[in-house]
Amino acid sequence: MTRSTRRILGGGSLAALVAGALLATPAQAAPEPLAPVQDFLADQLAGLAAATPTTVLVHGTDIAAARDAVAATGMRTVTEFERIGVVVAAGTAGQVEAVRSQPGVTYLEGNTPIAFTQETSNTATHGAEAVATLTGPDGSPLDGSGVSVAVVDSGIDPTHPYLRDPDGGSAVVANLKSLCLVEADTGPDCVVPVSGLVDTDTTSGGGHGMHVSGIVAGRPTTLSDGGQLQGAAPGASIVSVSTGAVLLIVGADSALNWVLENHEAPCGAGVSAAECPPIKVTNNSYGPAGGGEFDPRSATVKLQRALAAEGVVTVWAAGNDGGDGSESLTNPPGQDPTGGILSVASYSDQDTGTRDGVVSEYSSRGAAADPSTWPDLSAPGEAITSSCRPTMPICSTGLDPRNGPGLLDVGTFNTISGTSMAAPHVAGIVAQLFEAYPTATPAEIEAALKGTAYRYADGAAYQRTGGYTTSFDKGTGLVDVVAAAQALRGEAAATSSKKPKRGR
Ligand SMILES: [Ca+2]
Ligand SMILES: [Ca+2]
Repeated sequence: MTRSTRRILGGGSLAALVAGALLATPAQAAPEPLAPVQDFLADQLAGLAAATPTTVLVHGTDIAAARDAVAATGMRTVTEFERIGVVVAAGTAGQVEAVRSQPGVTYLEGNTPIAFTQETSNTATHGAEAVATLTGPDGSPLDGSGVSVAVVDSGIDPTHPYLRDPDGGSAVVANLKSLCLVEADTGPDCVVPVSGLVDTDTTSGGGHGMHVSGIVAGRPTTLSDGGQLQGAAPGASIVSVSTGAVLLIVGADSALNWVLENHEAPCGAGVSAAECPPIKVTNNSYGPAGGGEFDPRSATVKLQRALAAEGVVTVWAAGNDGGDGSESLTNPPGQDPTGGILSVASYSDQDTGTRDGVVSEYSSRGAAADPSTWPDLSAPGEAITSSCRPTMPICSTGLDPRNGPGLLDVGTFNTISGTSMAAPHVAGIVAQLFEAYPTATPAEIEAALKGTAYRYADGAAYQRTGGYTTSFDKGTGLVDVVAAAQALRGEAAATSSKKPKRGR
């Protein structure tokens, strides 16, 4: 905070006002202490014309306090994150300044721009081996069945052949679109279901969500050239939440807020878990370019902590900003030390199919001096083949358009790279682990994955810190589904053998 306060001191008069308030200490006791302002928002307000409204996340001690503050200052409500006490509102710089002194207002956050971290993998992760050799409690292959993965991304075409079940149905059990900020006055329920046939992935960033979703849960598919593909969890269900055309944090936060409110029954209370499984993990392949400072007061972090407390894991792409360890370039919310929040670096097997490849050059490094910024683990992210549409911009940047499985399926697959492609491998693997151990906590899932990751040799040396042997570029190493499942089995056995003793 102080660092950026100095930065904005050079700005206009409002910036000076904001900066002065930020520097105030409790000892200087104003009657109503001014709520702190996020760095990004303070910079934005400094450059804003007086009458121009901007979007602000008003954090309150609870939702009533945030609502009262927004009403008292005449700001317009865009949406609400009720469970974490946040109202998203539009207001002028004057209104934002006024809301700071309203009772119960704890923090003001801006609508930070984000980008999708864009720029055979299941062998390296042991994912294919897990599906082939391990089973869930019902004796079926360990393929993520009975678990939904929420993919917060550009959207999806639910009819894509990679997501088609053998019975003709789709892996996509719920297809949602965030209209928050797109249409005026959408109200609190701005994340809305759309038809299961609607392609939500048609906007300017289109294609990203389609590729990511296929990596999570692509069904076993034979391409026209004979190539065989499947996603990390080829039996998992997908809940797609499209964040729309404009990539701003409120769109993504709205999606996470929807998951918080609906993870137990993502298709509604009337639809059974067998038909529409609970969401146990979210995939988030987006973030601010160039990383940034971890902000525990942000809505994103409050939402993912609330999700972890309710048994839902959050997976983040570490980012595509590379680096050398001299500073942190990793995705800020992925740095959350809360158990069950995973930051994923990109591994490349260099087309060798082995586990002794390299950490991708583009994969964001943490600061060598600050282990809290290091990724948790690595997963394959380089040259990953998954579902595409040839008309989609991201798909047309791919290396290698491929066709199939049907004769008319042209350009249905393509090969692209990024930590965006690494994170969904881990999201699918988390679904597999929850299929095997439905009562595992998010923290136990994270511990099992990090405790069993394969320490490939490339890059920075591993160090013992925070209970793990890890590194600033690739985290604890390459994810290993089979080993993680075994670790959780050991954990489950130890817990059940302890139970009789507790009963004495
Ligand atoms: Ca299964
Ligand atoms: Ca973590």
